[in-house]
Amino acid sequence: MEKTFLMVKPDGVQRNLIGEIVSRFEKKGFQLVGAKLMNVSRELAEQHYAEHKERPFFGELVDFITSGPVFAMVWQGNNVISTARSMMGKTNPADAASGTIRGDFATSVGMNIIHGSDSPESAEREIGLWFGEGEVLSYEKTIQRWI
Ligand code: 3AN
Repeated sequence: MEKTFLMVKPDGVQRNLIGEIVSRFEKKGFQLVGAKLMNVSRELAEQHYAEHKERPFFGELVDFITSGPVFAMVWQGNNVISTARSMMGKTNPADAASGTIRGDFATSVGMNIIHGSDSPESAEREIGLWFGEGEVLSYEKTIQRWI
């Protein structure tokens, strides 16, 4: 089953949006298989954003993501990588449609609430970077099978 890495960034945590965001993915029908509230080291932040190393905003990106706790998650489900990206909305909240997380809650491209893996390759890389093997669970819905 496909998995993706999603992270509520420091702005989302401090604006009390963890519950709202988790709720949207739960209601959609995805399964939470890993989660932790954590502070991010500069080393981890630099590895995570390695593809943006040459961009002018790289320093700001690392400063921001290390500025306060983030809520890191692994979600599982059919087409979860691309569907989660649609639910997040465009990178620049000014272009993000209403009804998406960024469209509903953000105004700035730097502080845009949430990160989500953009491909199967980045999902695999990011899950491996942020979570140890024992931290990503596998469990059946034993109560009711309706999704
Ligand atoms: P996404 O998070 O939608 O995958 P990326 O991977 O292009 O977007 O960018 C990573 C992060 O870098 C974004 N979430 C955003 O916070 C930041 N970012 C992207 N473009 C800019 C920019 N022009 N100025 C400042 N920050 C930016």
